[in-house]
Order: sequence, then C-alpha cells, then structure tokens
Amino acid sequence: MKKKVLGVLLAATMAVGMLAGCGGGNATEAPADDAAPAEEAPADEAEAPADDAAGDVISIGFAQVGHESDWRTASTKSCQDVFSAENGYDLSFVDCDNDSAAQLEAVRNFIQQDVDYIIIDPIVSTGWDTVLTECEDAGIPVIVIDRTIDDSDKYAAWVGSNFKTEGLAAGEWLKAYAEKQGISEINALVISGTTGASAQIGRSEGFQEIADREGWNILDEQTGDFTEDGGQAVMESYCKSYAGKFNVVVCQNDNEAFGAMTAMDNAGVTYGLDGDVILISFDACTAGLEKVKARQFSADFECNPLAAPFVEEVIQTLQSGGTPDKEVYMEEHWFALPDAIVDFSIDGAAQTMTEVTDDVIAAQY
Ligand code: GYE
Repeated sequence: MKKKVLGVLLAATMAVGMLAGCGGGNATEAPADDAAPAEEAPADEAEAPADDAAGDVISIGFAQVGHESDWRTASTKSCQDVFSAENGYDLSFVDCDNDSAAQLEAVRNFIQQDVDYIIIDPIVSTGWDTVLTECEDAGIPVIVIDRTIDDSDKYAAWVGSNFKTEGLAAGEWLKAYAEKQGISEINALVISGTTGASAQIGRSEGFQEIADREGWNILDEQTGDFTEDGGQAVMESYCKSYAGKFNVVVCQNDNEAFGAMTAMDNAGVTYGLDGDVILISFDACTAGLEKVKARQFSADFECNPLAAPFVEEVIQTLQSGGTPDKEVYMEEHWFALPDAIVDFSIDGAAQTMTEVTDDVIAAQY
C-alpha cells in the first residue's frame, strides 16, 4: 500500500458523524457543534493506490482494552468475526488487560509490523497524541473504536457510543420512575467504570447533570473497574458505610451490577422492581437483560458493542480512496419491564423504551 498517498488523504479527512444502526432505537448523537463540516479530498489524491488490487489481504492490528466484561467479549467477537481470514483480513489481536502502557506498546509493535490499519479501543481517553503522530508518520491510518481519544485528532475515524447520553438517559429515566413510584428523595450510590475511560467519564457526567438539576444526593462514587469482582467489592464497602441510607445504586456496566447484587444479597438488601433499592445498569448484554426480565435490574441502558461492521465500512472507504465519516454513532436502546417503562426526554428529544421479552433477550449479543 502507498501509505504516503493515504496519509495526505487522511490529513484532509474531516466529516460529519453518521448514525450506525438498524432503526427502532435511540440515536445517541453528539451535539451539532461536535461535528465538523465534510471536506472532500482532492480527486487526484483520492485515487486508490494501484497495488491495493482487489483480493489483497489487508493487515490490521487491534489493541483491545482487555477482557473485563460481557460487553468486551461481544466487542472482541464482533471484530474477530468481521476481520477474519475468510473475509480477506490478517488480524493481529492484542488483549491489553486494562494496562495503558501495554496498549501504547501494542500500537508501537503494530507500527513495527507495518500493518495496513490500526484499530484502538483506548483504555483511557488521554495520552495519545505522541503515538498517534508516530502512526501518522508511518502512514498507517488509525481507527478508534468504542471509547474516545480526547487529546488528539490524528485518527481517520471513530465508531462508538455517546456515553454522556447514556448517563443522561439513566438520570431522566430515574426522575420519571421515581415520580411514578412516589419516591421524593433520591440517595444514590454510584459504582463507576475504569477511571479516565471515556465510557466512565460520559456516564458519570450525564447522570450527575440530572442529579444536580433535581437536587439528588449522590452519597459516593467509587470505581469497580467495569468488573464483577470490582462491583462486588465496592458494594460490600457501601453496604457497611451506608447501611439503610441509600435507595438507588447505579452501576456503570452489567458485570459491576452482578457483583453489586451478590454484595446486597449477602447484606440482606433487597433491590430491583420489588425491592428497596432501584438498581440501574449500563451495557444491556444478554445476561444483563436476563436480570431485567427477572425484575432484579430496574432498567438497563444499552451500549452497543457490535461496531466492527461499521469499522469495516471505514476501512473499505479508505481502501477505495474515499473519505470516511469522522464520527459514527452506534444506535442504543433503553430496556425495562412494563412496570418500569416510563416516558422521558433527553434535551427535549422524546425517548422510546424497549420492553424486555424472551425474544428480545434471544436477539441480544
Ligand atoms: O460499558 C464495559 C466495558 O468501553 C463501553 O467497557 C465500554 C465499556 C463497557 O468494560 O462493560
């Protein structure tokens, strides 16, 4: 591949976000001012290099966050399914085990290997500009997936979710549900995700914004690192420190919520639609939706991990000399049982909730 030509093309790449999904859900689109105007690359630079003939194997390095959750397993599987040898790809997959230094090293190894494309799911949102400059200098396009990079724009495209919107959805849902239940005082405990991950930052900011507006009491927020063990450990300490003082628990992913359930079971705290504590989760993977169906999670706010097909579209656009959208947003759903399906809006946009049924669970990842 003639990487210099592609490098020039990428320098000219700035496009508005599009929405990835198949209808029926809620668009977690960014505010309009996040989107830069589309700008076409000059036609002579947009020619596909001659040696990119159809049938060539495309080599990809993927620096994945780790294996901390059901969501992560689904994300990894999605990438491995799409970027398979049968589909014409040579995928080097590195599980970075939630270690930011290991992730930077993985990216540098991909540069050494001279892969055609690098996919990064950034564990944390900062500390990226130097290594992305190295990728750019090597002429290797980077595609960011899932979590965002907030201190550099030296990548071709990002495909993922609007995490702040997810946090706003949880907050607006809680307001409407608490009103329906006649609950006037909210005392919430938050078990957050990996500190500094954009998924953590966005969900915390979104929920906090509604809590501030409504005057809710957030008693504590500690990280469970997006793991079941982490969620259980934090909830065990919460059950001791805040016994009898909380009526809402917000877990920033399903696995943390599974751990929190174990801790509350052990402490004799009841939760879910028939319990004393409203339990809110994010991700809505299959096992999470089963907890909604069992009335144990009060509501679950989806984060869609099946981004790989949209990443492939980005790569195919680059392969043919085109300009991909700079931001591609996944479509998400907000899940509950009928008892907890309430009307709410986010910034004036009415939201649709999805009832969890056996069919919905069977169709989920
Ligand atoms: O919510 C969590 C995973 O980055 C959106 O990471 C992702 C988060 C997801 O560990 O389960």
